[in-house]
Amino acid sequence: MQGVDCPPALTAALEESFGPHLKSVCERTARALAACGYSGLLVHSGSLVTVFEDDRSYAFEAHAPFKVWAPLGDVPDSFVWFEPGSSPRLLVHRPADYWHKPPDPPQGYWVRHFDVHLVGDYAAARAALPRSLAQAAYIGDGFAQLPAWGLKAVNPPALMRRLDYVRAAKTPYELVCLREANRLGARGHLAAREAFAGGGSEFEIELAFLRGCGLREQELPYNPIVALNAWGAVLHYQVLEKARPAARHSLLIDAGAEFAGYASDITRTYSHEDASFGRLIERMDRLQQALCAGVRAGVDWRDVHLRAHLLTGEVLRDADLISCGADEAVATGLTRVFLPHGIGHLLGLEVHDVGGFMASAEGGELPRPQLDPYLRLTRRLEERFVVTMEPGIYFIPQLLDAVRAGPVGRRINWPCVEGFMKFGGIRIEDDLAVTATGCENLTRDAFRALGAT
Ligand SMILES: [Mn+2]
Repeated sequence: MQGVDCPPALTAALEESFGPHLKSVCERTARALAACGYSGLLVHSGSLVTVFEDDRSYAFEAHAPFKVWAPLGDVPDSFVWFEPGSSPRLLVHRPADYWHKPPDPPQGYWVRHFDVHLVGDYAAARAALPRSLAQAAYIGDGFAQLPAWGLKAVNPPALMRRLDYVRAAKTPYELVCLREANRLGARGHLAAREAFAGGGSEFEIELAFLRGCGLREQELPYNPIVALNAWGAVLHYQVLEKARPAARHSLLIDAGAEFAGYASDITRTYSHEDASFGRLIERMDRLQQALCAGVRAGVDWRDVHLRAHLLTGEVLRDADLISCGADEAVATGLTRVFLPHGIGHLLGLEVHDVGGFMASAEGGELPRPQLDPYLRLTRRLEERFVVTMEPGIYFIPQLLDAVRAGPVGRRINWPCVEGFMKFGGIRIEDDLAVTATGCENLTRDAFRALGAT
């Protein structure tokens, strides 16, 4: 799962940090097992899913609770077995198969920390596990033989919750991986920007992104959003139009790379030769940087989200898109017409990582603000949390039409809005690692290291 080039400094950093990472995963798992009354944990990587009436399978993605142990994203039907006090055992499924290439025996910076077994099928996997699993918990998809293995519990919520909760704060090893995911993502973005400047279609821009990252599509953490012109207003626009549009106005690209199972999530917006849209992008970039500057341990993410609305109101006012002040724009719901999504989310093994609403490892939920059902994070930030910061403003016909005739619509400068419709919208998104006094901007650092902004 390493990129095409793995710089020596990266290899050294991975070598050095993986052992302590695994130790920390073992310790937190041991605590969670003790608290929930289990003697051991068996984690499944997942199984291939076959297409209906065919013998082909969908692209495989290992489950995050498996990938937190080992950077193996491409080994279906494999297991990690952990019993406190012993080295974790890794059972890699390596079938005798002449239709497909079986996985190579694992190698790399992390392998020596495991007791590795290559197993040809489920029976061999079971034989490599302790005779009794009656006090152990299992996490993963079910499979036909599982009931006969006699585990105490399958996906027990209290145990999973404890393990998910602690995934928000990353180990130093995980930060190494997330930095590299950002480096690969930034390379992809620079290639995509060039393809846009050259007049490429959405599809051509995505191909440039993949080539820049050195990854195939199924290795990405999510399907890239590559939206030319007004399509930028579709928040999760999924089409990759192959034809070049008749006129080129703007590009909104939300695309990330993956390294060792860890995701980056990066968005940039570009104007093609339109000064007024270019200025609006610059304003949004300054707004995004102001929000990043307010990130540090102890901050309640809901406050960051509310501040984003206030700052968005100011940008809308300054750009003459609305006729009222920022406070009034927030109070009347006007900013939510232009910014109808959350300001950011946890990031890690999954692009929208788990545990965003958990009040504690034991239980309880932290509610979302009433007006913001799409906010994905309500926790107070802690050191080594990794979050995205992704403000935006969009010209979404459906949302604008809904307020056009009412009191909110009277505060909108319609001719100005109509002039921006062809650009779709703006989103600028970076990945931030929270520290005691501020944050490390993984994305801007990655662009800077490549000599770009
Ligand atoms: Mn995001």
